[in-house]
Amino acid sequence: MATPSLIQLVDIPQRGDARGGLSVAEIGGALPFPVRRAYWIHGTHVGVSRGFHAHKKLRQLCVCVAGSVRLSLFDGRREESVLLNSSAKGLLIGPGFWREMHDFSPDCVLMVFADAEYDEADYIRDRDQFIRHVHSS
Ligand code: T46
Repeated sequence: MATPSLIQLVDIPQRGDARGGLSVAEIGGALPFPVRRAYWIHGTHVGVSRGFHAHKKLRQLCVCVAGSVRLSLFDGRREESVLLNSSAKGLLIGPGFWREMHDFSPDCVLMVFADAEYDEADYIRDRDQFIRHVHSS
């Protein structure tokens, strides 16, 4: 059996018309969980990478609504990356993935929908600790 990809992309319904674009993320559609927090990453300086952590429980949907960014996921064994450059695709990230964001374009706006409020205790910010965490669970 083929190994499942770490990259889970979902289609974001497009409801634009002659006036311009309109993209929809709603529960039962692109969103598989109720949203308790939304944040957006923007104005990241050229050459700067972000992330470098995992979450113990948090589920998120990341949509690059402008520009582009490369997001990589590592599950403790394998690493895969994807270029996000469309508001018509969202990347679902469950718990237990080390994530890194690289190659931000200057105009990148990465919108993130999360299923829980911000909680620093949910973060694992040390890669070796993350590897121990996944191999012990
Ligand atoms: C993730 C990736 C994709 C808050 O106070 N509230 C928030 O909701 C968030 C997300 C962050 N913060 C604070 C925590 C730090 O002092 O903002 C500061 C920057 O956060 P961080 O360095 O974690 O940002 P990124 O861009 O490395 O990671 C973020 C999310 O934190 C993370 O959950 O999965 O984007």
